[in-house]
Amino acid sequence: MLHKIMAYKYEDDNIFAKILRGEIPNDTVLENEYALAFRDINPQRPHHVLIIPKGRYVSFDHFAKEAADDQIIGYIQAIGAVCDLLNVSIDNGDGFRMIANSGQHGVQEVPHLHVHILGGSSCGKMIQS
Ligand code: DGP
Repeated sequence: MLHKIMAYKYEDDNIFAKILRGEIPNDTVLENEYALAFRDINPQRPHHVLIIPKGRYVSFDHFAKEAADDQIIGYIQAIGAVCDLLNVSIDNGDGFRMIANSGQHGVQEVPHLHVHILGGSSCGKMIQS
């Protein structure tokens, strides 16, 4: 039986790595030890923020499997804090959509884990048929 050996391969020349290194400017919404959140260059809703971990992770599955507990907690807490900053949390706002495009079928353009937080108007149905 053939076993496919796959490893997550992180490339340091991706655009979000350059943003993290300060080589490209960004419109920061929040930054902490574990994460950076900044506005998407091509916003699809009134609020469109990308949240990236500071570690070298390609995708959410990579992060979930290989990140340390404190990195995972810090990143998820940053996502919650961004929702509060944007006033899209469902306890005091109108909600949001969180998207983590991953790999080829997920149509991920930038190979550094990022979640999109979209809000400020309805995001419509979940996915195109
Ligand atoms: P995805 O398809 O999930 O990989 O989306 C990548 C997003 O990144 C896309 O919505 C556009 C955004 N983006 C690409 N380059 C830049 C950049 O240089 N700055 C910012 N702020 N966003 C970018």
